[in-house]
Amino acid sequence: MTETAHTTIHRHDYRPPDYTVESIDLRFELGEDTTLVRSRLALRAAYDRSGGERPLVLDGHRFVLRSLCLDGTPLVPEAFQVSAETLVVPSVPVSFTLEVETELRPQDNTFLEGLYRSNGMFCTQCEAQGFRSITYYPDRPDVLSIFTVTVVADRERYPVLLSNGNPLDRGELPDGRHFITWHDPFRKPSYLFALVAGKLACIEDSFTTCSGREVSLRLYLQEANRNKGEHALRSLKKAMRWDEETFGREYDLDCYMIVAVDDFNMGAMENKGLNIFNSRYVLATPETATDEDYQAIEEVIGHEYFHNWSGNRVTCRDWFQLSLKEGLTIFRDQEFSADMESRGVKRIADVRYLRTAQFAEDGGPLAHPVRPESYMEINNFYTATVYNKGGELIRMLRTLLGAERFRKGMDLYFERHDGQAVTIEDFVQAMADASNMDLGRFRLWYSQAGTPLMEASGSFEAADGVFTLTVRQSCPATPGQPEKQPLHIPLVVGLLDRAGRELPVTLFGEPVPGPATRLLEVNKAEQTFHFSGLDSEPVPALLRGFSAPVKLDYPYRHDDLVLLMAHETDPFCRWEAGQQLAAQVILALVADQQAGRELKPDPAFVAAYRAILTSGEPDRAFLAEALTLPSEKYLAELMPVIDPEAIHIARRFTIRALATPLRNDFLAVREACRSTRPYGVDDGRSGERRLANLCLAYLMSLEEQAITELCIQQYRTSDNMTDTMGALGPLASCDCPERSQVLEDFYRHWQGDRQVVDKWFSLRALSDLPDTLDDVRALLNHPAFELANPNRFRALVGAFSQNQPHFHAPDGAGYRFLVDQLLRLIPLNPQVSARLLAPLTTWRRFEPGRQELMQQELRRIQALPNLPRDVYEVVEKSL
Ligand code: 0A1
Ligand code: ZN
Repeated sequence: MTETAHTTIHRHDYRPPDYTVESIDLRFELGEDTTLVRSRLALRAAYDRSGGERPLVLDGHRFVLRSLCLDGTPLVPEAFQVSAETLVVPSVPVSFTLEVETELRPQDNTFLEGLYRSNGMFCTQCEAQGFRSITYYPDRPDVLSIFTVTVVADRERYPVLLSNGNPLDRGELPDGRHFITWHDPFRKPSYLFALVAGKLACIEDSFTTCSGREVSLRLYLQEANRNKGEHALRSLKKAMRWDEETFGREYDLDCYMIVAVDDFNMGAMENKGLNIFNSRYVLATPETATDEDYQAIEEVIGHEYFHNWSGNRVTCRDWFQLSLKEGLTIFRDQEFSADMESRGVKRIADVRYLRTAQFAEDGGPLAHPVRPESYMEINNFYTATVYNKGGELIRMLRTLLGAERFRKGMDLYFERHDGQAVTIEDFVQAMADASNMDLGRFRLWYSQAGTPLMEASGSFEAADGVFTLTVRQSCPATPGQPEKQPLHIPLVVGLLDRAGRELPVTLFGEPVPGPATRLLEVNKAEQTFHFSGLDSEPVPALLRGFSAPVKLDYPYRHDDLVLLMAHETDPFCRWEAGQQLAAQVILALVADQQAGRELKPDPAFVAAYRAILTSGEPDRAFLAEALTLPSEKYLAELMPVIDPEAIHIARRFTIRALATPLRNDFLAVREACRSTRPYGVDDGRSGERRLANLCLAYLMSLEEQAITELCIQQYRTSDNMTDTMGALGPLASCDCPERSQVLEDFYRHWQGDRQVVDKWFSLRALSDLPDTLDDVRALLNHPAFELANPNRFRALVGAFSQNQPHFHAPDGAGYRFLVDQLLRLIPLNPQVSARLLAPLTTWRRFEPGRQELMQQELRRIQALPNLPRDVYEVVEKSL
């Protein structure tokens, strides 16, 4: 922990680079002890020298500088200055070469950025600023260069040597070493550089692009995992085809490589032609991966592939523009998944994530706009706001422009900016130019933080058959932004009559009946819409498709919600009606619990749930969504002061209050959804499995021996991880003698599989049982626990911090536990540590007792000497 310069970088300080890199030749000599990197840069001054000469400033740290030559001549010590994070050469020619030799120790690199080792292999992670820990370089995304990379290593230990682009040359060297030279014909920023070396198995396939070019697809993984890559490769081919068909985007190199690594800070990385993946987003077999895992793999594979255009061919000018590539690519991967699965169910899942993760971020001390104004550590800005809210902004643009004009805008954007590093403003301008639309007010979405609140109300004038919808928008203050302006919000609406039939949405004065779904453009603080031609008071279906990332408040009555649950045509709104009903019921129970009143089931609510459970809804995945109660985290979002204990009790009570009277219905639906046929990955039955397992979870709340036996039987006979986890989830929270046997059996059987062992740790960390924290503490000493492996740390410590009642235990033991573990992780991996601090940063949302305990723990971290920048920024901003 040596880097303690905590300066803030501001978007408005952006200046184009003084020097650009026309080409870079890299040579890596990978060694067990030290690794030597020789870099040869062809540099050129990019500014007007008549105003005076500017120094060459390159980024670099965490390595030993071995030598430095300018135009072939070693630089004398007086000719340059080295500081903690830069190399400065005060005087250089207009055009010159710089040769830099550095020495690294990848085996000691636990930060997992730059060049590091994982499981005996070498790999890299350069986004956002990892390249500067390999060599001196203008490590910023607006410096694009042509990379030629030679990798030298022992042939026995590292038979596979990879970098970006196409192989150019290969050969043998003395001492049992060999080399391969790679050339990437596309100019790229340093964050997209990648290198891999190891003893890896390769599974191959090929793809013929729309113009008939043959692309070789290669997936590299550990020999023991050779049978686990098929789904990833299949997903890749689907993604390649989909991007051609949906966006007209074709792949551009002769080969596309993906490497799975076990030690990885994030999900995956889109390095040009050589994606590096966290192995959890690659490896899958029916026995080891759930349906959800399979879907996540498809989505992440798609995401990284789509970056080839939205991110690589057109990249970001600076890191404030991160959402330019991430928001756009999230939108693209969401659409891809929606086309591969059930569109409505996918939208619901995306909304669920946005409303828990992103809304919480927007309402907390780390709230920032989709295009932030400043940062200390850019790694802290790979957030739900930049990614998921950013994705919602793209979706709103499509809604406002319509699919056709949106596609024209996308084409124009790619055509205009191919090969460039650009800004979010450039993207919006392409959309405005392609559509002739005024997006002036829409742009505020990028600069204003916070979740807008839309308060709507309706009134019906029976005499003239007019329904008036009044919409008021506001947005709470966020750090640095006390006042907000009204936004341009697409509000998609429909109207239902009392029998649940869709009515035409006709605006007052229109001569003919309007469409059943209507886009209203809200762009003032308050607006009124009049709908005419109505015989009776309609029930409005608001925010269809979740057309904007806002909180919508409409005074629905109980029977309005029941009607929408049964008849609304838009899956999101139909689901949302049930969620609102459930939230009302559970929050009323929370109030009862807090007041010490006895909790009582709500018969009308049970009746509404019985109706959906027995509706015979053919989309089983949708039905499962509709029957899932709002999460504890979402319910917390809805409370002015969060009471995690009362929420937990009220929600559990509600589950049991449904399971008791609906016991036989749950059993029957589960039975109808179970299949005697063997599991198949794409067998179209994942919805059935999900619904059956949800029914089982409801039933397990009854704590009935017969049900527990059913659950254990499912565990014993399951031929797939979906049903195994469907049984283990409820069992992990079941206070029964079989629990520990089953969990032990599971571990014994799967101890050789990293992904499954991660699941096992999480199962235990997420248990409801009273001694969960003790169990989690004991697991820190389990031989399979690895502090420095991000997946393992997240599986245990990260999962525990999501266990609402235990993490928020009123005595602060949960908070203390998290910080005790972070104190150990911070020196090893600041980036992952900073992310795992998030649950503590929401302390203002709790009552004074917890507030104090949470702050105390944050202060314990604050008191550390030499706090890494990542952690410093999160702690300082949240206290
Ligand atoms: N760009 C990648 C994710 C990623 C981001 C940051 C990283 O290190 C700080 C690593 C990976 C993506 O969006 O998939
Ligand atoms: Zn991405």
